Amino acid sequence: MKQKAFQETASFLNQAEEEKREVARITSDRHPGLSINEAYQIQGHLLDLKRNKGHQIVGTKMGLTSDAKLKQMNVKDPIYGYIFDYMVLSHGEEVNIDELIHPKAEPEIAFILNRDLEGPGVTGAQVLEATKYVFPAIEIIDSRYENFNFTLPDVIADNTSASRVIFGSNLVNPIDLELDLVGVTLSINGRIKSLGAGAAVLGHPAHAIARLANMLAEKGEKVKANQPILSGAITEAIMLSRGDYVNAKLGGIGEVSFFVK
Ligand code: OOG
Ligand code: MG
Repeated sequence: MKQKAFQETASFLNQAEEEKREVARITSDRHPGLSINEAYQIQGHLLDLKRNKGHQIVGTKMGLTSDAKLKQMNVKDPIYGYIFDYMVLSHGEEVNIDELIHPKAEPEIAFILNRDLEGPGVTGAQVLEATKYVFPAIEIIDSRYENFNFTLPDVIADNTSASRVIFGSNLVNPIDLELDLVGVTLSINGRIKSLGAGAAVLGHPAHAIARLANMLAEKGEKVKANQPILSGAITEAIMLSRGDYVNAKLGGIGEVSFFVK
């Protein structure tokens, strides 16, 4: 019974994404009292639906790992979601705003691991030891909910607002860096809109990947090797408009940009 309703909700959210329109929060009418666990079940149905349409998961993402984001979105805990093939763009590409609802951009440090990590009990030190590369990323989040207004179960069910991600091409071995001390700026049309440092993400971005491994362990999954993993936005997210040129610089890692058309 419940799973049937959850499937319908997943389809409702996917349709909102496909039709590029905002919808009411699912906890305000469909599922008041939805638990975090149940929200991940809806997310699971959403992933199945996308896979059935021929899309493939190419990576994972942590979200709400910095105080800047927790405050901006008025929620309390980190969450995770999945990156699909159709979401990924490269440095310098154009993002078509007509494909999106009310997109925002946020700068992130992306990881690639050289081996799978299985929780519980994974530590930041183990993540660093297993990290092949880090590289610059800008995530475009596009909540399917009206005015980007949601509770934790809402945003989890909505695959954590995942929409697009632009990856930079510099692959850097983190041995040469202190990721907590990496300075980060996000500029639009040459003006800095937000800034921060790696330490904004749970004290060190590797902690976000460890947290992901430990959260995934609860459903018997691992963090996979050789797939991009987003550690979560370092600063608050900035609203995008047509014509914007968006650039993120990450000290010692590199930069990544895209255009909004
Ligand atoms: C939820 C997704 C948050 C991040 O990096 O913090 C996220 C949202 O803010 O809409 O991806
Ligand atoms: Mg993000």
